[in-house]
Amino acid sequence: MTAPAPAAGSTPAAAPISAAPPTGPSPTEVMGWLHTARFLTTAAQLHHLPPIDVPEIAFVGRSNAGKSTCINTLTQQKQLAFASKKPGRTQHINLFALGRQGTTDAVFADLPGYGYAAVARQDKIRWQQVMANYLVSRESLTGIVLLCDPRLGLTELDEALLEVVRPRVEEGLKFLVLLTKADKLTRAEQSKVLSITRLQAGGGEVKLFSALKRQGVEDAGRLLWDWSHPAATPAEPTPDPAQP
Ligand SMILES: Nc1nc2c(ncn2[C@@H]2O[C@H](COP(=O)(O)OP(=O)(O)OP(=O)(O)O)[C@@H](O)[C@H]2O)c(=O)[nH]1
Ligand SMILES: [Mg+2]
Repeated sequence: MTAPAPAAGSTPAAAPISAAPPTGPSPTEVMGWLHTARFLTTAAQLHHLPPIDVPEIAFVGRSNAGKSTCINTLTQQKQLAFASKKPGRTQHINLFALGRQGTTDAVFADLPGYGYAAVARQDKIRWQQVMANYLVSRESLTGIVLLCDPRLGLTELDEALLEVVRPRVEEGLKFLVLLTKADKLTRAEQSKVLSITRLQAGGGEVKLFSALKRQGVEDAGRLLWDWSHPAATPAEPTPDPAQP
């Protein structure tokens, strides 16, 4: 239904309710909130992780995809998470707490990457089990950011992870595929890989990100803020059942 146009010369009609300006924090407030991140704890085993009663968001993906760098970029801290040129750097689940003035309203989890060839087979299998258990059973897990180097695209291991989390995603677990290192691609390549990955991710959310060029930082940060503060996020307008 379209609103009637105001008569010529009259004062413009009030904006229809559906066009209300978005509420929530400004980009500066979102970035300020991300900057509150601090190290909470580290664990090699799932049962060593403390129970968390706020939304937990996990950063997962192949080794070297840029998970730790992404956390450092979002939180505007150089060395919060340990990033390195050498794949396989993150070997524990590292938790970071976020929230203003001594409060914690969300936790980010930096997970070790998978798919690093030089890791012994036994260790790979052990880690795949820890990760699958984490993704399936971690109660506080509210959202997953799957980081992917767009030059590789979603690999078999990423697809396997998508399969593991599918039941939880169907129950409302939030999911974002972040195509990292976007600075390595031309504009045309970026839009091509974005469409392909959107198809592969079955319509799930996919965004481009570059730590180097700071591309997509505010956009991803806003989404993580929304996931962490569902009560403060305006709900999607529910369709009017009376309308066809
Ligand atoms: N050009 C470019 N390089 C990046 C970007 N993000 C990460 N890198 C580089 O990619 C390499 C791996 O980054 P990490 O953040 O350590 O990757 P990770 O996914 O945490 O790796 P693991 O801990 O081994 O699983 C480093 O050399 C980073 O500098 C980016 O946006 N652009
Ligand atoms: Mg890492």
